[in-house]
Amino acid sequence: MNSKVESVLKEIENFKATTEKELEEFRLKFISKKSVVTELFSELKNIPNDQKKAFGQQLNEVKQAAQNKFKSIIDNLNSSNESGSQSHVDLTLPPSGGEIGSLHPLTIIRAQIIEIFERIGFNVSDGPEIEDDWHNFTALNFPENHPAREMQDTFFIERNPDMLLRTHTSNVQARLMKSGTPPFRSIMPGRVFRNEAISARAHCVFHQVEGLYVAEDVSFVDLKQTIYHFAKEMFGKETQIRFRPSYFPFTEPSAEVDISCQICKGDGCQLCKYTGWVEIAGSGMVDPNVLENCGIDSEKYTGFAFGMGLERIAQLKYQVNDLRLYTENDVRFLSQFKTGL
Ligand code: 2NL
Repeated sequence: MNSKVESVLKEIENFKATTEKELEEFRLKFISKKSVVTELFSELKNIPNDQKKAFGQQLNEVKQAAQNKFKSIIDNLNSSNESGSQSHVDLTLPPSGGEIGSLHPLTIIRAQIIEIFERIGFNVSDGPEIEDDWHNFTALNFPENHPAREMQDTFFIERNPDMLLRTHTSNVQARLMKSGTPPFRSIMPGRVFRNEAISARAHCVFHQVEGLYVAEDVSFVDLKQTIYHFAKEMFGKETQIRFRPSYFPFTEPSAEVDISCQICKGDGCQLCKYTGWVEIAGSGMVDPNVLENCGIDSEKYTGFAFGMGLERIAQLKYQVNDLRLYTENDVRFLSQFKTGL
């Protein structure tokens, strides 16, 4: 037998391949177009005519041997992967090359809001998402027949006594106030639920951050300055604010908070509907009834409260114009928020 052919045959026989990488090495060396076997075939033309037939047979042998070996390596690999016991994958090694994900935009916004308020002395409070009627409505001065208490607005879990999914995070304020004596200075981020059809502008699950400051001599001036500070920290130093009179059952007086439009800087655009202002929050002085309901002396203490939607703040910061994007888990949306905190 031709000595070159013989040595290639030996090499094939002795080749040890137990991993995918070695399999690929084998393929490149003995099977592919650039393999040593192909090289041998190209030598056929230099062989004298009377030896061509014998050499050709040897070449076919080598080719067959390479293919048989290749198949058997694959079979071995498959069976050891299946049985697992002979697997050459070391499951204790750390994963390699995984892509680092990103924080959800609402997580980023929530962390920023918490940071801004913590720096001016607010702490963070939490409470249950499944709540009784008293903490969600009655304590907060909602009259017996208020529309928010209707089935079509609130998700009830049980009736008489009523248990429901909280419609705002004010239930946490009620629990906080009941639990001790002022001063209270706290913000309440959390998930809230309303019985709404899902659309670009409404969702049945969304997020709020409410805030509460109850102490002696807290006035509307404190509310204004706190909100002003927040707006400038969140949206930039140039941001203007204005308060519009409004109504909430739990505050008196109440006001809606607008900031100067981020897009047109007040000149008028689609986002602000050509008013130059966009709404970011509701606010007001805590109604004395609410303080009394929660066991706080309304002659001695006053307070302000506010509430804002996280989705709304994120929309203004990131121009997210469809609420459904927040919950659809589309990586094309989520991967745009690589900002660190
Ligand atoms: C809005 C309006 C607001 C409050 C929430 C509050 C809570 C207690 C007492 C008084 Cl316990 N007030 N919360 C006050 C004013 C407005 O939210 O539009 N939120 C998205």
